[in-house]
Amino acid sequence: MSSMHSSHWGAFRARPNGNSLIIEPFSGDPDPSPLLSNFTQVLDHPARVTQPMIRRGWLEKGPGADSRRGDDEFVAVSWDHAYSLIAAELTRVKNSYGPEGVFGGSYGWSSAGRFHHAQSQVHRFLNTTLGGYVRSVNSYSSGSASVLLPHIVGDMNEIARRGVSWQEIAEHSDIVLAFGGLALKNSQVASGGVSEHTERGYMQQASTRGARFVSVSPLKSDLPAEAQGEWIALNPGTDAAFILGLLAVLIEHQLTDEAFLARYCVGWETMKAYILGEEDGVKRDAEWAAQICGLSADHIRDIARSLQGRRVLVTVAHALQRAEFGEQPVWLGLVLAAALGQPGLPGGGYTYALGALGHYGKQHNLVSFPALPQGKNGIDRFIPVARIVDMLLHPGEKFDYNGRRLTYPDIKLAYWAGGNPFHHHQDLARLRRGFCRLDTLIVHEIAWTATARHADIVLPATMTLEREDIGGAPTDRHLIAMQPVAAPYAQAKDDYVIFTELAKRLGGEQAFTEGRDTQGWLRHLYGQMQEKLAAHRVSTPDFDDFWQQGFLTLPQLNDAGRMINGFRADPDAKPLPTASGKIEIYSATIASFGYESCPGHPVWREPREKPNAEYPLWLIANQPATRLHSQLDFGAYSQSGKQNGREVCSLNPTDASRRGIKQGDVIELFNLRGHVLASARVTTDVMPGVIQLPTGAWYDPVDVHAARPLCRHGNPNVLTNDIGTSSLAQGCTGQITVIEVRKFLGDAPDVRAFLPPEAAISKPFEAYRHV
Ligand SMILES: Nc1nc2c(c(=O)[nH]1)N[C@H]1C(S)=C(S)[C@@H](COP(=O)(O)OP(=O)(O)OC[C@H]3O[C@@H](n4cnc5c(=O)[nH]c(N)nc54)[C@H](O)[C@@H]3O)O[C@H]1N2
Ligand SMILES: Nc1nc2c(c(=O)[nH]1)N[C@H]1C(S)=C(S)[C@@H](COP(=O)(O)OP(=O)(O)OC[C@H]3O[C@@H](n4cnc5c(=O)[nH]c(N)nc54)[C@H](O)[C@@H]3O)O[C@H]1N2
Ligand SMILES: [Mo]
Repeated sequence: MSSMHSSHWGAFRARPNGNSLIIEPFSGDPDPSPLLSNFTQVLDHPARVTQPMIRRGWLEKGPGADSRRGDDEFVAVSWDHAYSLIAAELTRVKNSYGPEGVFGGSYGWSSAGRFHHAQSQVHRFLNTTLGGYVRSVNSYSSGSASVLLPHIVGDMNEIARRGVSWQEIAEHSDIVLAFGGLALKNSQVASGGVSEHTERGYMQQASTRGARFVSVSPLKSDLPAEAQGEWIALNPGTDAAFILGLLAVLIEHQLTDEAFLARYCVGWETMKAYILGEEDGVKRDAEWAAQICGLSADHIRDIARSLQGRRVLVTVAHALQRAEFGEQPVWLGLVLAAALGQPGLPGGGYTYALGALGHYGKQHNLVSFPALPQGKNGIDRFIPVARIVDMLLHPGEKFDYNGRRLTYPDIKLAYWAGGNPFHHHQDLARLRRGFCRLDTLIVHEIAWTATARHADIVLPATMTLEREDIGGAPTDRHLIAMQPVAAPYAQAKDDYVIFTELAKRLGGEQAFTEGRDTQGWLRHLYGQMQEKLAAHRVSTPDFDDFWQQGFLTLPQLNDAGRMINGFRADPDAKPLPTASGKIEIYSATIASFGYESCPGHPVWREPREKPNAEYPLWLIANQPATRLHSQLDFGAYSQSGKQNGREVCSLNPTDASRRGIKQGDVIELFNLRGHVLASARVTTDVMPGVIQLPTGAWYDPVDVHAARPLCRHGNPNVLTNDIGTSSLAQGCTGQITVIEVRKFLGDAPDVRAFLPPEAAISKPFEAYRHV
């Protein structure tokens, strides 16, 4: 018997085969993701957490700052013992500091099921039992774009999900100018699941029709073969200068659509003055741009001229804004599309992060599946998500954010479920210093990630395959019944069950559960969706039929509701949801904040860190092709991408030979923040001066206490810089950083990332699993 199930990278059927699983992709998926094979051998992997564990130092000394975090023994305890310790600690912190002492942001992707979405579970738990928590806003994905875009054109998600669609591109676009490319490795993923992978097909269709895909990126692999496109290799972090150069050429040759700019935009004259050097005496022309971005001035001119008179779509990947001053290329991409007069034309204009996720450029469902209600947070204190370590190290300090001056709260306890800060955050040695200042860190995990290893209390969570749930996304027409594939591993429990038990001890059980168990919630949420559909006169099978069938096909909206392309075709031209109702090339609101790092119109700003004599290479730390973030890094597909267990890092033959590095060598990437070992792949797919190491290899330091730690496994966040994008958005800047690399001489230490901590090995337990 096989079970229907879903993941962020696709729907599938699974059935047991001895100790492993046989995974068959959902029959309706035209291009299933290879990431599915990460599920085959993970259920009883030694990296799984088997039972509740308490860090010895915390157990013996009680809550408090402790530099032994990440380097201490764990003591196995019973569930009852763990529950009572946590309930007592939450009560202590609440009574002494209130919800302001608890950080419950719990950023992370967790699994695709909408009910067991761990982050929603934590939030609901903290709201209903403690009265709230300090939260985080925005994401590591689009930290800067999601703050900038509402000022200049509209909501980030609306632009990405309801902007120009893939179907329009296949039918109408002449040129798709993709900053950061359109890598299929990325669009195989979408939160809540993606049952049909269609990007490859659409790109093929468009290019067969004659559309030209142009990928501006340091990596050739950011555009799939199907797009039959061109690769423009640009120095990382210099897209803003490149676009200013393109605009200068358009201005010089009078190729700008002045009528469009006058009617639908504000601020073009100010922008022009900046480009022409009237603002500060610096002329930003093709020659100027060429020196910064590494292309010739003639090449820039040719590219600019080739755009005029064509149906051009400009898209800017999330990656570009995950860097210091990351707001600027996002803004300038929009200005370029506007200067060409393209927004609002079918298959033309501007869209954000097309292809970065499987949600983007897709059709929307008529109604969406309801989320687990999170309850009311009684306090209003937050940080931009990537400022967590600034918060932990500098309580009481003030910081800028989107026109406000805020203060970092003094956090005593952090609660994490469904995320991996030692995957997602930058400068991991600094992150560790931040976590060491807490009184208590509680983590629910399926496996011994570095985050779990740094916790005081680790609770074993079931993984998605071990429980029932419903998978769905607003842009996926299939709602998936996620049927359990295996029984919970060892003593693992669902996050929901854990929180229910804790709520009982804190006197909030009824508020947390509303009297429902998991089945009760699934039926309740499904019923709510049925009601929403019934209001549109759409009838749906009852829950049991849906469950047996395994999936449900939902009605979708047509293109009429799409954002941006409506605003020009519609004679009543609905103004955009910006302050002026127009595209804001100049934003009076942003100008009024007075930020040097993000003024009223887009600019080129030199980043503080750029290649220099000591650290001459740009490191690209992008999304991994073989897994989602750090999830199931011990899975078969992720492991198949490694070399002798180490992550593979790509560099150009010029940079390799200069350092005597050969294919397959163990190399050491380093900078001021630390050292990382990886296995070298020498390839012309990476431009000279650039080295690429994907994110997601589990942090595996030789010595956690080192000021500049050495990771044996290949986690690039040892090296990345922990600063905000600008005073406007304070987004994550982990995508690019500067480093040097050398051949690692001597015996390279073995990777230990997937071995459980000592105590967990030394204390045998009755592992049980019924498949
Ligand atoms: N340098 C650099 N850093 C980056 C990026 C980059 O480009 N460069 N990208 C950033 C981006 S865009 C993102 S979104 C973040 C992603 O960062 P995260 O979302 O934190 O990464 P994941 O690996 O998905 O973490 C999910 C964790 O939840 C656990 N988990 C899975 N299911 C369950 C469950 O049911 N219950 C519980 N309790 N746990 C579960 C998994 O084992 C895993 O450890 O990383 C960011 N970090
Ligand atoms: N397989 C897989 N897919 C994923 C994810 C995953 O973990 N695994 N994560 C998902 C998530 S949460 C998100 S938010 C998205 C992220 O979407 P993105 O952030 O867009 O994805 P990345 O792969 O980090 O970056 C895309 C490409 O941008 C290029 N790039 C980097 N810096 C620059 C630059 O300065 N200029 C230019 N022109 N190009 C640059 C890099 O070559 C990189 O390959 O991906 C999603 N898709
Ligand atoms: Mo993301």
